[in-house]
Amino acid sequence: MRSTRVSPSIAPVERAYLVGITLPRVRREDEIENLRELELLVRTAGAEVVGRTIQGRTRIDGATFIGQGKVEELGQAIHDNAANLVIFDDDLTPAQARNIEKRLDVNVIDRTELILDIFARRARTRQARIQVEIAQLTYALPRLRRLWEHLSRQEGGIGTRGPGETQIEVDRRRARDRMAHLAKELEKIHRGAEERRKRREELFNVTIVGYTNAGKSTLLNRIAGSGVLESDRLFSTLDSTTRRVSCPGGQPFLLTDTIGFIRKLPPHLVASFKVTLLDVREADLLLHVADAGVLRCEDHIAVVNGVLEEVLGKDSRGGAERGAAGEDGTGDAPGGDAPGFRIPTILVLNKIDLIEDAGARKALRARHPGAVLASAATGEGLGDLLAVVEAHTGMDFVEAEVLLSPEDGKAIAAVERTTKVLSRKLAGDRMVFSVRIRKRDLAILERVAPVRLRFRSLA
Ligand SMILES: Nc1nc2c(ncn2[C@@H]2O[C@H](COP(=O)(O)OP(=O)(O)OP(=O)(O)O)[C@@H](O)[C@H]2O)c(=O)[nH]1
Ligand SMILES: [Mg+2]
Repeated sequence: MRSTRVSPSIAPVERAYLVGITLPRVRREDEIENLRELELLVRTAGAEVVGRTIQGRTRIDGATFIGQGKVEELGQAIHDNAANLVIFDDDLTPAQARNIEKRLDVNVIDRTELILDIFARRARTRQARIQVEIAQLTYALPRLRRLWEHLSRQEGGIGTRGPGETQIEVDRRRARDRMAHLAKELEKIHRGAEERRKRREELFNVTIVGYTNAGKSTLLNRIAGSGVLESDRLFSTLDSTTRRVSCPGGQPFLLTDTIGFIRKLPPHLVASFKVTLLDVREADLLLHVADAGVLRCEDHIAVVNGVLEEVLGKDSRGGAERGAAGEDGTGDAPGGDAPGFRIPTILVLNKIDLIEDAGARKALRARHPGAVLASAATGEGLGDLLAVVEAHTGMDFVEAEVLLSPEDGKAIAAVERTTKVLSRKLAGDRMVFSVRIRKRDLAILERVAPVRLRFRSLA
């Protein structure tokens, strides 16, 4: 029996030809940059790029994406460059990929497949492997017929005819069974993670997020002196690593490095990396690391913000810059932010060592007023960064008064569970609890009783 598992479609010797398209409102320079990124992805996957083309189109062709005539041209280019793989920067429908493949007789994949391939290669832990496989199967299900055609062609003889409908149905069922099994496995791992998480709850959790290759792992290594793999390839990190670190003032916190994001990150991947992305959802503070040295730094920041919104839910995140000290830092207005619904975020403009020009640095600062300019490589700016983190750890707790009925045992239990009770007194028929509570737990409390926040004493 053949396996329904999708094997990485790129072998090390593959010679890839890249295809991008520009629709009327897409700028050509943007697509050039997109193809440059695609090339990085291809190299990360171990293939060689032998040529590229950008097609200007007024609309997408339903059958072949780029249109019949362009497919013919592409055929010639593939022949001239001895390419054996065509990679589209945009996602193809299964039918489009099938049609183009039939014409060109080489393997045709799209950006999503490429990213899935890279993830499959990079996955080291059981959790990452399961997450990638679920994403691959989700992607493959509607394409099973196409994969079968691949297989039959590779094995020769049978031509391009797919297997009978029955076989595909059997395969679909097997793929679904496998997905259900993997989901259960993941659930088990998830429960283990839950345990670890409980243990971590005591400390302030800072999570590093950012575009792939921005320098997230380098930053963790630099701050925590750990040995997480840093490389100039994309998606070096698929699993989270957490280290305990101390602020200059001695306040300890946990620093977690996570998976990088990218433009058009396949939605199946975001969905299946939920467990890994828990580190993002449960952070007290996010460090959004961006590579200040790349041309499209702002675009990358926007992409990461978009993925964060997807992961956290809209309105859950403090603006990348609003969260930085100075603005958010001084405005610790009780009740102002709904805790638990947003995560303060500090934008870290990394690789600042690459920007020597004082004018360029000034412009960066002006564009991102709340950001910290830093270099994980040289250590520049990391003192400032830690000071900002320290200010946030201090703001993590608030004092509040909770009003309860003395008979409401459930609410009292919730107060005792989530807060440090400073005092209790009776006021009329109500109990007034003065408590110290982590901001993010306020929402839990608000669900059981009215909460009145107290300004912290300035004395
Ligand atoms: N010049 C310079 N290079 C840096 C700096 N920080 C990281 N790098 C380099 O950038 C590349 C990517 O660094 P990583 O730390 O692996 O990036 P990452 O964000 O963890 O990437 P993924 O895990 O792949 O998403 C490596 O070659 C680093 O040496 C910096 O401050 N300055
Ligand atoms: Mg990394």
